[in-house]
Amino acid sequence: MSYGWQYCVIQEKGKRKRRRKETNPHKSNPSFPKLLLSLFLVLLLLLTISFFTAFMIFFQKYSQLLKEKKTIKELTHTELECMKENLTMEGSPISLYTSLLDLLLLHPKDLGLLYWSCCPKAWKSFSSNCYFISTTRRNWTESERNCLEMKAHLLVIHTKDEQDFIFQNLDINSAYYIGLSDPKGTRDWQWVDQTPYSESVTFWHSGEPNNPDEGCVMLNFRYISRKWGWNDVACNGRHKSLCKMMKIHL
Ligand SMILES: *[C@@H]1O[C@H](CO)[C@@H](O)[C@H](O)[C@H]1NC(C)=O
Ligand SMILES: *[C@@H]1O[C@H](CO)[C@@H](O)[C@H](O)[C@H]1NC(C)=O
Ligand SMILES: [Ca+2]
Repeated sequence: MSYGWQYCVIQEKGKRKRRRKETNPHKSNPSFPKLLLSLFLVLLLLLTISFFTAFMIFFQKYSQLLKEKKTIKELTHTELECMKENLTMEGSPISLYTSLLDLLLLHPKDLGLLYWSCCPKAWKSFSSNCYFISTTRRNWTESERNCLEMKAHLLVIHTKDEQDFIFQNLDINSAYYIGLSDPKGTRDWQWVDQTPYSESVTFWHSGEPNNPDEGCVMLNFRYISRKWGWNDVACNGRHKSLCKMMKIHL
């Protein structure tokens, strides 16, 4: 008798358990709303991707301008000399946005893409950069520090045209530090702004560089060759120097 009664109770418990097992997944897994949610998330993701792509294109075009606008706030240069310039846009490979880019390229004026390009007063303007001739004589480290204080670097030369422009503004009886040095003394030349050193864009005087103890580079004029050129010199010598910075865009 008692055996049969116990059996009934166990069956009842089992039923209850089974019922719970069946109802629980139904409550936490409403499959239709979940599908909707997934679709919504996929849509949201696609939208995010397209917005991101569009944003990236604009960001690439304007990041430089934004960066320069940021630096101007920190600048101590109070007087600027400016020129009106066109914002040049390079084509983007993303076809979706080419029509938008065409608009930007063909009608920049309509979109306000003319901008002012400026150099601080007393700086020289060439291409997209500004140049300052510092006539105070300092050693190389102090010369670079002086340029940094003006949000610039010692001169980094990228082309012969740039170098020729610089020479026109210098005094042939002076020497000027530039942003090239050999900090390890291993003839491993380094530009202060991390530009890779390229043998094809060097303007050493003949016979230079001539001494591993001379770790810094200056520009000077040699009467014998009647030419401006580079010479490696000891870094503690005090010379005039040349600073270079990107033009400021307004
Ligand atoms: C800007 O570029 C357009 C087309 O290239 C030209 O017509 C216009 O004169 C330029 N404006 C300035 C201020 O350089
Ligand atoms: C450069 O000059 C500064 C200040 O005159 C001095 O403290 C520093 O030691 C000098 N550095 C070199 C490498 O001569
Ligand atoms: Ca030398």
